[in-house]
Formats: sequence, C-alpha cells, structure tokens
Amino acid sequence: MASHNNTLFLYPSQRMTAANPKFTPASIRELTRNISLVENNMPGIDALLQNLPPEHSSNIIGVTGPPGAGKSTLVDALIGQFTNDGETVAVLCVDPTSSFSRGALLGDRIRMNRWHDHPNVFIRSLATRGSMGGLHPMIIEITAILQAFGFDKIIIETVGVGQTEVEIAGLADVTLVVLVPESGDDIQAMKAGIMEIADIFVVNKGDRPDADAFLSNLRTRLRPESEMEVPVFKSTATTGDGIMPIAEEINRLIATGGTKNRKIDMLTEKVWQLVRHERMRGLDKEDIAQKIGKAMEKGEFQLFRFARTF
Ligand SMILES: Nc1nc2c(ncn2[C@@H]2O[C@H](COP(=O)(O)OP(=O)(O)O)[C@@H](O)[C@H]2O)c(=O)[nH]1
Ligand SMILES: [Mg+2]
Repeated sequence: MASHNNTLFLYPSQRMTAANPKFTPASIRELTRNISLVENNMPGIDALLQNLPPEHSSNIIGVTGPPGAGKSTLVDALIGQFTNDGETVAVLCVDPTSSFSRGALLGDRIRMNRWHDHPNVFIRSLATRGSMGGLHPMIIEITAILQAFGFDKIIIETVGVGQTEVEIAGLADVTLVVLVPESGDDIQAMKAGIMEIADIFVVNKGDRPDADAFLSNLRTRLRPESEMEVPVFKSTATTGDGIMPIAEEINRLIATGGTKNRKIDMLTEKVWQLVRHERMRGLDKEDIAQKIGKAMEKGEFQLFRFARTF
C-alpha cells in the first residue's frame, strides 16, 4: 500500500547521540522526508505520528525576538557550544516574514551554513503559512519527529511578533528573548508579550556603544516586576563573545527544571493545539463563504444556526 512508503523509520529504540551515531546520510534523508510529509500535511502522517515512540527528553530551546536582533547568529554560536559538548542539535527556523521575502530564509541559511556538513547538526527552515503570524501550523508535529529522532537539543528560532512568543514559550523548555540596544523604546510596548515569556534575556550586539546603557536600563525595568529574577546576558553573536555563559545558563535551567515548571503547561498547550487542529480539520473558509452566499441568496442565512451546521 502506498501509505507504507510514508512510514517513518527513525530509530525509536536507540537515541541518537554523538556516542551512538545514528546520524547517517540515509537516516537524515528519512528524517527530511518525514518532516516534509508533515510540513505539507500529506496523507499518511497520522499513522506516522501515532507510531512515534513516547516523549523523549530532547531539550527544546526557543529563541525569539525582533527581526535582525541576531537570533540566527546567536543560534549558530549556540550550536558551536552544544556540539563542543558532544551533543546533537536540530534547529528549526520559523520566519513568518519569509513568505513575503526570501531574504530571511536565505539569511538564516548563510548564517548557519558552516554546519551544513556537520554530522551532529540538522537545520531546517520552515515558512509559515497564511497571514495570521504565529508558528508553523505543524510545528508541534515536526518537533515531535525531531524528538523521536533523539536530538539532544532542539532549537526553535522564531520572530517575536504577536502570539508567536506565547506559542514558542509553550513548546520550549527554555525560552531566550533576544534584544538589541536599539530595542530601547520597544521594551515598554513589548512587555505584554515578549517580555513575559523570557527565561533568559540576551542583549545581543554587545559591541554596540549603547549596549551597556541598554543592559542596565533593561535590568532596572525588569527588577520591580518579577518575583523571580530573569537572568540578563550580553552577547556579541558575531564573535561568539558571551555565548558560553548563555549556553551554561540554558543547561542549568534545563537541569533544574527551569525557573518555571512548564512541562505540564507545555503538554496542555500541545494537546489543546492538537485537538483544535483535529476539530478544525476539513473546515475551509472558501467553502464556508460559498455556503454563506447560497444561504443568503435563499434568504435563509442566520449566523448562529449557520455556524452550528459545521
Ligand atoms: N554588530 C553586530 N552585528 C550582529 C551581531 N549579531 C548579529 N549581527 C548582525 O545582525 C544582522 C542580523 O542577524 P541575524 O542573525 O540574521 O538576525 P535575526 O533576524 O534575528 O535572525 C546580521 O547582519 C548579523 O551579522 C552582533 O553581536 N553584533
Ligand atoms: Mg533569523
């Protein structure tokens, strides 16, 4: 049967680690193919997802912040730290702006290009669909596949716009919010969203002359608000300056279960999204629009009864 070709193949019984490399060209091709199936919501993915082994303990790290803050450059530097520790790393870059310009995706690829042939690193860019912002609609599924493959670290880079932050915080064990000195005036505005989900703040572009002023300004603003001190780090991602302490803090937070106990929250969010996704299946706006048109023509349209028919 055709669907057999869609069956995953990963290595459910043996986690892939640097010491136990399952990272072969063939397994990577399989992984890539599985992600594409899921990304494009192809038939057969239900079976694939249902047969994934139970949750693995990959550490999921969210990296978010305004466009151009240096997120990709920082991720590139973090990959260096984690692979140095002998870990395997998968990166998902989700950029809602990339559907409008190919520049962002291209940028990410160039930024992380040096990892292309590294045996322990897997990088994938996902374009978001639609204009709603937010993460890729299949991000949870794709992350689950990466977890099943057994990566030690999964880094999800996403542009901090609107609800994206909240979603990323739900998915990630540790969330980094990357700011730059020029974010100064935005901080107040961003408070409601991006500021609240940070487990770690990174002030990147530390080589800028106004970096230190911004850093102390940020620290002052944060202090009165939060009962738990959110650590603030300075980095210059382009040179790797300040990256090691950030990687150490990520590992420390993971080891201690994070500053917030997010595991249940994350799973609740996951189940919520999956159920919502399932319930919305087969709903199509164009189809709805046509049916509204027809009902109106007949003079039968009544909003609330109409909505109940779906
Ligand atoms: N001066 C300086 N430039 C940086 C630093 N980090 C990143 N950049 C530059 O900022 C631009 C945007 O970086 P990128 O990583 O693509 O940002 P992203 O959109 O947040 O992923 C690139 O030209 C980087 O080379 C830094 O620490 N200092
Ligand atoms: Mg980027």
